[in-house]
Amino acid sequence: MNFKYYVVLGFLANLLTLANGENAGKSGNISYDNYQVYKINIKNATQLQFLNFLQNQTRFSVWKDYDYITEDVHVMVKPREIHNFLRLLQNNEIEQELLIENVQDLIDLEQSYSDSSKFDWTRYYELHEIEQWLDDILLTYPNVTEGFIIGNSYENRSIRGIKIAHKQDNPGIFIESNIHAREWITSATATWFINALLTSQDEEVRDLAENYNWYIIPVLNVDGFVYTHERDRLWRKTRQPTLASDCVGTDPNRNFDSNWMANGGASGNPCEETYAGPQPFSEYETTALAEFLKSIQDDINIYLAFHSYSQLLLSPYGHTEDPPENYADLLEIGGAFATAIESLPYKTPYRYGSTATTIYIASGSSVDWVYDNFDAVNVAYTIEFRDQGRFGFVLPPAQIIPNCEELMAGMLALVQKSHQLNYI
Ligand code: 0X9
Ligand code: ZN
Repeated sequence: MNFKYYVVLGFLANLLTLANGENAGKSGNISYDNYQVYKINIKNATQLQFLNFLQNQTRFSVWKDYDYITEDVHVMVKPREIHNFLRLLQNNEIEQELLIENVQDLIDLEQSYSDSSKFDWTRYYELHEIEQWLDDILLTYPNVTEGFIIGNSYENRSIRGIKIAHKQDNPGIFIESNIHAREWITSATATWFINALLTSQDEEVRDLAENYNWYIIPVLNVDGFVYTHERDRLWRKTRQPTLASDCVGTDPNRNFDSNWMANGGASGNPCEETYAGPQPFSEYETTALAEFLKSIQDDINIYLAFHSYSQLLLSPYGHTEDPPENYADLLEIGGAFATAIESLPYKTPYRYGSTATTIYIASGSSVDWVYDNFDAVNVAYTIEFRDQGRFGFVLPPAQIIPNCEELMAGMLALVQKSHQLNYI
């Protein structure tokens, strides 16, 4: 790579600063007015090097990272840098497609709901509303539900969950949701799923509810989630300040003590979205989750982490392309999950495979930590919900219920196949 090329890139990339917080809207929220999201296609090694260069700048907001299969990256660009961004792409012969013309328009649309106090999955709810709903559920179904608190967040909020158990000795399934703050569809889906387990009359769903014990944490990253509602819709990390940097927060899904910081699957830079933290389990939220999981480890057999977006079911491992021990089974279960979802009228495609071979190297994730540390858990996946980038993290409320229906179809197949293969 020639030196001049880097200098030019450096200069242009400097023009692309994406310092959040400089333009707060009327409600005190950061405005993303005229911010655009582009899909760029990375075809060769030179373009990949260019991409690495851009990512190291921490001036872009990468919504979806490069993966070997689609070779696409989704990048959010602030208005005054769009021109330079496009020129930069042109100079590097990188193809692009505009995915989102104005991010703020989508955020406004997402917030424009008629004020109904009913919790009915027609909109996204704030943390206090979700907790109120959870309290109502616990009061309504006292015989089969139990609330639990795994610990407190950095800002001292309780991190709450619900256990649904009809029989003492059922196999256990654990769902962790909204570890990434901006992935709102995850907690919307987790609450819908809790409701379905308790209220559905469908025979298959009753079977799922009554023959398995469920532990579900709808919002794990509570501080980040509140921050996405009050200040920055696109916040991902925790809210604990970092030492030696003004940048706040750690990526909790890079903070688990499982090949922490290995193989370039996380960042050591506190200003990046995948900052792994100063050491494993530096975050209140990850420590709380790990300690709670240790206390119930013999009771859980399947572990699922809800994320968005991209429509994927990802098994271990994230830190290496080497397959996990039971990879053939994990692929078979993944196939059942994807087929079930694609068979619905929405025909939404899902891909499946190991994290490292399907998307990118990601080390220190909760799923890998659970899979490696608990003998009873041999089925563990990250689920990346809708969509594929048309709306990205700002998935319109009208898509909440379709996404939930897909999750239920996938979940039924996943549990059934895991049962057939003797995991539960
Ligand atoms: O990068 C992540 O943490 C997840 N994708 S997201 O866009 N929601 O941030 C993928 C996590 C993959 N899981 C494992 N590393 N096992
Ligand atoms: Zn995520």
